[in-house]
Amino acid sequence: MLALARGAAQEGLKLCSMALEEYRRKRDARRTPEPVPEGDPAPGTDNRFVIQEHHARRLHWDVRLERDGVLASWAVPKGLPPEPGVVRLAVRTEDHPIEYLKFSGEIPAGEYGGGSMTIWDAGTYETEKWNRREVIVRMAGRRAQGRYVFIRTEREGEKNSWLLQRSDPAPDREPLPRDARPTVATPGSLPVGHWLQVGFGGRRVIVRVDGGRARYTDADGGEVDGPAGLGPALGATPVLLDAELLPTGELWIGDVLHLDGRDTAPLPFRDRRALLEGLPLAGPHWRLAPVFPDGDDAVIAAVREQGLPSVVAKDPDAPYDSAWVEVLGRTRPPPAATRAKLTNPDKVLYPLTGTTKSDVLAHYLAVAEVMLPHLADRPVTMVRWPDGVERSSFFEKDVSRHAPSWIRTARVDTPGGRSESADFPLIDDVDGLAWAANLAALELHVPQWRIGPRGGHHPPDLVVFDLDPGEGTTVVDCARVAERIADHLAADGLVAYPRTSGGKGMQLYLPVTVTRPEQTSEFVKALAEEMAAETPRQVIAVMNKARRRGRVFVDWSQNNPHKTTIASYSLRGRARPTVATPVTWDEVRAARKPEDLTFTLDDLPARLAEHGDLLSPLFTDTQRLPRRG
Ligand SMILES: [Mn+2]
Repeated sequence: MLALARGAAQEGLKLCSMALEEYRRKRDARRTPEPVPEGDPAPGTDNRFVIQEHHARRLHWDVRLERDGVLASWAVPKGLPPEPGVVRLAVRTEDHPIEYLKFSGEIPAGEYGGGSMTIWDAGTYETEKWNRREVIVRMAGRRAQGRYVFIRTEREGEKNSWLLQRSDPAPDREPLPRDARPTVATPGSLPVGHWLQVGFGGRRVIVRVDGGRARYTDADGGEVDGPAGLGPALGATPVLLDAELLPTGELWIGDVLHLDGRDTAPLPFRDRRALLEGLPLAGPHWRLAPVFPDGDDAVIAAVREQGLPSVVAKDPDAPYDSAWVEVLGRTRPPPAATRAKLTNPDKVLYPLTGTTKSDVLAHYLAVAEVMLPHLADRPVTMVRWPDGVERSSFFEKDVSRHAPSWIRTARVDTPGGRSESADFPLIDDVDGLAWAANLAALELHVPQWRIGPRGGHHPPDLVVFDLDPGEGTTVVDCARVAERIADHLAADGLVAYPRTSGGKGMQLYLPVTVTRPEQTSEFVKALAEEMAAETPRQVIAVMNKARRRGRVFVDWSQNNPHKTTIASYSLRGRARPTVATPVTWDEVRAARKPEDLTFTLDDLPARLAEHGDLLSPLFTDTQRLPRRG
């Protein structure tokens, strides 16, 4: 009797090791972090399961049930069906070793199953039926709970293809609606007590995310293309979103109609907004539309100033299907599709944050409206990182060899350069920004003067105080010096506007008119020397590395017409995608640690929605420089 049982067990074991053979054959234990056990599997309790979310070439969920000492596995492209009536494809894959119950990790690209794998759920299950054609189990996990039926399809040539259904009612779950239409806002005046949501003038769409796939439909129910990454980002959470889709492919999400088995449309807007804010909805091409709970005319004025087309007023206590009011409706021609082609969009340019070239493009498109006026008519020096910020970079001024014909260029003298002059690019539209992004020109630098209508050089129209923290000091020390500069300038009736450099320091800008080009350098140099004389332990006005330690260098030489400074809203080629970001004087005064004055590309949309372009006075507030020193 005992011998017979042992024989049967050995037979079982032999089958199992054959099954793991395929598992081992597909993997190289030296290259994958996955468990690749050497020995034969031992029979276990046959009641454990794991479901892994696998971001491989295509997102899928791997359902693995412990059976005869191994994990019988199915790859389910859309995950477990949430409720009865939903039938999902499940592809039987090779048996996995028991050790895989606990596996999560990054399988290197190029290896079998390359991509990240996380444990979506794990727990125990009971077997109700298990044969070659049908498997019925009751799962008792945290997320996977219920009776699931796997049925093998009989179709010829598809021996691994199974169908997966949930057979018991899912408690308290409502199915994701098949079709929904966006609530339309009607023009009107601002109602009292409403919340204001910024509108971007895009096409209204409903986004249906189910099983990690996003489907976009317009107001008529017609299918449209939207960003593909949103589905995988939301994973297994079924959701119905209301959003605006811009011609650039950017998606601004404004409302939620259904979330994870729950109809959210009847909830008041304040609750729907709170649910939205709890979802992972900040991606390279999608973000939450900014909302101002205490919206008033000032918000509307700020939105108008930024050139954004509309504001939608929503009653915070009303359901989704209620009267929305479009407060201002100024139409703006949609930006033309960009002429610049994006090559290698998935190339990672910032390895630390995983920021790709298409993320860089998305940043430049998002800031285009506020950035382009700061670039207009200024010859651009690009700094390019073709292989990302951890590899080498190079400066590029002359683009005559490769710039497309629609990029305007300007010939500018380059004393001390390889040649006497160079054809610098002028970036005056979205296409130009997209072209630069495609060259991995993360940094765009500009001088303090503009090119004239016939290629002549105007005298400087900006004064820059470039505050460079010496060793042992930070941007916080620069902020303190900036406040003092502001006090000195105020004594002369002048106002300067602050900005972070996106690197270690910061700058102050003053819009001016001058008659001689040297005037701006002279002015800043005189003030820097005055401050260095007042507080020699804090401020230095000469370019001397050794003496800079512990002090802030006021680099007046940046006003030299041959010098450039980083353009406002430009990224920096540093470990993180930091941005040269205009700030308020309140932020400068409140800064106590470097992070207070550090912003990355993720921070910009919300800042722009709140402040617009804080440096827009540079175009209107021109001041006359008094004589100093
Ligand atoms: Mn897989």
